[in-house]
Amino acid sequence: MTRRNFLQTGVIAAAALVDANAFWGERFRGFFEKSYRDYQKELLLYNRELPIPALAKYRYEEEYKVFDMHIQESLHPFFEGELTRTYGINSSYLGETIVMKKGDKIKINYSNHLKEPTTMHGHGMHVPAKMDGGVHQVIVPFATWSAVYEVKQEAATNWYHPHLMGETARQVYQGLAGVIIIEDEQNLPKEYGVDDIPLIIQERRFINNQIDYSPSRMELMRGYRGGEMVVNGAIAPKFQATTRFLRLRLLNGSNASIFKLGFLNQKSFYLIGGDNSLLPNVSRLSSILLSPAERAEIVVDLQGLEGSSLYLFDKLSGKEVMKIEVASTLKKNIFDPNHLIWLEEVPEPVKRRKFVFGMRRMRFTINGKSMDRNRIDEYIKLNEPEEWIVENPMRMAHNFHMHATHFRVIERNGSSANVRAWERGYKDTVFLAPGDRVKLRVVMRDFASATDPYMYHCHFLEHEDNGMMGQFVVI
Ligand SMILES: [Cu+2]
Repeated sequence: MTRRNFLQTGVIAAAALVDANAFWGERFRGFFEKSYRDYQKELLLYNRELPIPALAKYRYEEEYKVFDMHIQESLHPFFEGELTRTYGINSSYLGETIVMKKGDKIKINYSNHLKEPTTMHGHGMHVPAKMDGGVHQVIVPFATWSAVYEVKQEAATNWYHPHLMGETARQVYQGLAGVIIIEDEQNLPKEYGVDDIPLIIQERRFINNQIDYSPSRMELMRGYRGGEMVVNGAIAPKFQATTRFLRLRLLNGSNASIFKLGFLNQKSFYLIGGDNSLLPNVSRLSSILLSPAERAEIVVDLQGLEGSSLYLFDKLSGKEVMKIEVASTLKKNIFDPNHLIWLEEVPEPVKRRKFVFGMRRMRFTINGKSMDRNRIDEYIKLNEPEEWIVENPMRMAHNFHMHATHFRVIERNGSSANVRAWERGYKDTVFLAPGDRVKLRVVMRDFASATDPYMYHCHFLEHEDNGMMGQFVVI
């Protein structure tokens, strides 16, 4: 049996496990998990250490921290003894982690060593439109584009990825994405790679050990999903936990996959952060739903699990994501869940806007229009609080992502009680299941330009590439 067949059978076994659990209930859970574990041994999974993206080096030019990021073609070892053609940023797949903190002055030089144009967008970054890396800041081959800004936002886990009109999905799928950490000053685990770990979780399809991005017409509509679960560029890796508290920065880096992440034994964890900020109230959860581009920061308390293993899995597909091997003795580290952040008051809106998803002549639309880079769809006044209603009347899931700043989710389907725990901080991407309607509050701050637009769009990348995007300027 090939490894691929093993994996597919594994998926079926995992699906059976989930069904069986639902049917037999808690009493038999242990039994099914044990037999599944034995099965996993056969699959030879978890024989690879979790890759931790290296921290991007910087130097100072006057008061600016300068990062040099090379966007390049590469070869990456997804499979033992095989090399896969990929794209990466200072890396063979994905990118190095860029760390900054509030008040820093930053210059990121993105140089394009690909044979095609690209862009590099700071997702979640509150920066001037010219520094956004959206569809207008194209980097042609052999050129360098610099994002220069001061960090004027709270601690968060953001990321960077291409945003080239019509090509974003393929370029991200090939490996272009990396994490941006805006550091916090709270009593939280923060030793990068030891107790503070970014997890870029992606589904990737392979044919003959090569990345297979070949969406059919139907898949362009639905979004390109399926294949192996890849974490930081490794299929089913394992991580050796050595501290009592483990902070995981979860990023759904997939093109169109929705994940409901949790641990196989229903172990609960502390939710400490959403997309754009830590959360004012820490909650205990056993699963979390992340659509493409959404982030969540969690802390897992490993006390009592010394010498055993935890399995992170996606409860929607039944597929396992990674294994955490807990050391037999754990080092003490700090986790204080109280008062992580005070969020800004949500001001009363003085203007309302509505964004409705749709489809027209086989292209996706927002408010009946497909993306036109020469058209400004919305003009928004600086410092004027607004209420945005986003509606998904379609029979497929989408999400809504806004550049420039964060928003707050006020209501989901008519009630604030439906706003999920991980949606209660500053956010930039919000999930909309078929029929969903969300109410957001947003204020544009700091940066205005009548000529340089920001984007809003669905972050299912095939939808974005196929028109589900619009532009606004802040005036
Ligand atoms: Cu969509």
